[in-house]
This record gives sequence, structure tokens and C-alpha cells, in this order.
Amino acid sequence: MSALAMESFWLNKSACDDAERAYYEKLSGCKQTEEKSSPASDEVDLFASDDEATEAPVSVKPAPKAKAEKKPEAAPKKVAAEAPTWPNKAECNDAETKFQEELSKNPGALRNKAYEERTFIMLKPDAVQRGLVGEIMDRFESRGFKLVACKFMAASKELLMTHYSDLSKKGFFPELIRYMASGPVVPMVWEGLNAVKQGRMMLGATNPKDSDPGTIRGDLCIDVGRNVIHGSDSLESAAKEIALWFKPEEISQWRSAQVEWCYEEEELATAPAPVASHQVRAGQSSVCSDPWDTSHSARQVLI
Ligand code: DAT
Ligand code: MG
Repeated sequence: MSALAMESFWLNKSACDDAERAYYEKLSGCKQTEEKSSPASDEVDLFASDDEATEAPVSVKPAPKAKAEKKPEAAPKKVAAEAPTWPNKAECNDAETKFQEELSKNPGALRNKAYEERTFIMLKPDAVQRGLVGEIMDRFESRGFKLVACKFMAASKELLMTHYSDLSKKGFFPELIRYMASGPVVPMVWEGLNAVKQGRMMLGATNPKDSDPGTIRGDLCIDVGRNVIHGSDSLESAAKEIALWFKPEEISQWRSAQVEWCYEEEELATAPAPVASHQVRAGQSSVCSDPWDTSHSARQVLI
């Protein structure tokens, strides 16, 4: 160390010592049990080598706690919160009550009926044989669609011919029926916003050679005659197919625990800010319970 540096070091030594002492005092003040067992000493040798008799640096007597410290901090003065304006509060509360009444009658009911659109999806025998059932169902579940019916069955040729009746004149029809009856299938009903159209998008084009990567057919099959999955192509055919494959009692009414995380309008427990921008934008009645409940304020901010 140069002479100049040493000089500068010694000039600062007492300031450094003071800072170090203050630090250890503070530290020992936090660790009451340790300091009791430590030998009392007023000095700390910060420059002691390891060879010297060890003296714990945390040996400074804790500064006696000032009585003032124990006093609870004065509570911050409450600033009177400005009451938010919410002109249609009564209407909103009425709507919420009415909705809860309806929901208790039918646990599957959603605020927005568009979220209850249903499509008929069927995993074909090749999907079952190839162990793709889980993967394909996962895609619908992960997307946010709700499974309301599902079974694992061997379909009769009669049922399959009815299902594919619009294709009865096609040359591939006999082989289609034979293949569809050659092993178990997994007919299902999935529910959600635009379930029919989105379901078709997820399936991809009929012929896998034209299916985009990322679609079920685009990712999981090659040949049109083994295209792993069926999906309704319109609302009408969805209704027809669901009725063909399922009895009404085989379709479950249930409200998914994640529904409010998939659909903004389905939030029940949270109270959006009285005049939330999205509600104003959508021009819809508010989804609200108690506007003064701030327990979900973080989420309100995120909305
Ligand atoms: P999709 O299943 O996409 O609704 P579709 O209703 O026209 O298609 O036909 C029903 C099934 O028939 C289809 O998934 C696979 C089979 N298929 C269609 N065209 C075919 C062809 N040219 N050769 C063999 N099978 C075919
Ligand atoms: Mg079709």
C-alpha cells in the first residue's frame, strides 16, 4: 500500500470504526439471545488475524433499547377516501342476486350464454390405438374448453352410418364405417365460446396433408383415412351429433372452477371498480357484488 493510500486509510479509520461499531450494535440488538452468551466487551478488534485468540466480532454490548423505540409508531393519519361514484349500484346488486339464484338452480349456468356453445368431438379408433387420447383431450382442456360429456365405447355400424349419413354416397364411405367400427372411440362434448368453430380450427383440415402445424391433425397424423378425430362442422350438426351420441342425462351440468379465469365476464367473487373501463367499453351491466370490498383490488387493477 502506498504511503499516500495508508495516510488516507488512517484518516478514515475512526469513521470506519464508528460505522462498523454502529453496524454490530444494530446487529446484536436484533439477536438478543446471542448477545447474552457473548462476553461483554466495549471494543472490537476489526483487524485481528485468524491466529489470534478469537473474539467474536459480535461482542459489543447491545445499545440499550431506547424506551421510545418500544412505542408503537403513530398510526398514519387516515385520509378520508373519496367515495367512488357508482350510479347503478342497486341495479348491479339486483343482477348479481338474480344470477346467483339462477346459478343455484343450474350450476352449469354462465352469465354469457355464448360461453355455453357445445361441439361434438370424437376420437377415432386410430387415436385410441396410438395412445393419443390424453394428448388430444389435453389440448381442449388447456385451451379452456369444458368437458361436459365423454365415453369410451365401441360404436355400432348403424350408429356410424347415421353419423356419417351425409357421406353415404362417397366411395370411401364403406371403408370409413369399417375403420370407425374397428375399435373403440371416444365421443365427447366440449363446451365454450365458439366451441364449434374453434374446435374445427383445432382439428385442422380434413386431409392432414393440408392441416397446419399446430393443429391436431397437422401434428398427429398423416393420412386422410386415419385422421384421428371428428369435430362438428356447424352449430346444427353439433346439436344433431350430440343428440345422436348422448342421452341428455349423460351430459353434465357443472361450473368449472376456472371459468372466471377463462372468461372476463364470469367473475363472481370480485368487485370491479365501480366504473371499470372494460364495462364501459362493453356497454354491459357490471359484474359486481360489493363495490367496497377491496380484497381483490390487485386483480381489479389487472383487469
Ligand atoms: P371432417 O372429418 O373433416 O369433417 P368430412 O366430414 O368431409 O371431414 O369426412 C368425414 C371423414 O371421412 C374424414 O374425417 C375422413 C374421411 N374422409 C374424407 N374424405 C376422404 C377421402 N377422400 N378419402 C378417405 N377418407 C376420407
Ligand atoms: Mg365432417
